[in-house]
Amino acid sequence: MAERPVLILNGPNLNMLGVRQPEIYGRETLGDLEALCRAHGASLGLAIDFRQTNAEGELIGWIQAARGTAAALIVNAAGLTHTSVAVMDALLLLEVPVIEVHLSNIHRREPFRHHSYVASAAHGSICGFGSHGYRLALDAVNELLARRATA
Ligand code: CA2
Repeated sequence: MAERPVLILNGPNLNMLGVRQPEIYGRETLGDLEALCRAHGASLGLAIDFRQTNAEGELIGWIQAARGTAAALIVNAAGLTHTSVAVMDALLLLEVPVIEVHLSNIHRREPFRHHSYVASAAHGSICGFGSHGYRLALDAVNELLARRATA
């Protein structure tokens, strides 16, 4: 296992997964997503720190604290993706790999979801693959960390 965990942060309302709008977000709960990430992380030798918050300030605090404590960051900022310059500014302070993930394909949805502040601060973005997107994000982190180790 890597010494530092991969921090996986989830923003507002993602605690409601599996409760409403399954046609958009699927039937899995946030707990199911966490279990998927822990299982896939273990198969890659990555420790996982998985969190969700409904508060922008708390999300920013966690991003700031990732400096020097996390090996990489995977973030689904939910609605804050499309509104928060402050979340983007916090992400820009990080030196570790940052991967943006969304369950839905934000580019096939309402125009206001097409712009992501998070994308401008991320190494890459994954959207539209449901919970599998978190697995893909962990694969991307694994690849980026391996490249850094040999650079
Ligand atoms: O597709 C994603 O992962 C999103 O980040 C989800 C956000 C949305 O604002 C983004 O545009 C795309 C919404 C999260 C709210 O999740 C809910 C889940 C179940 C029921 C209601 C909301």
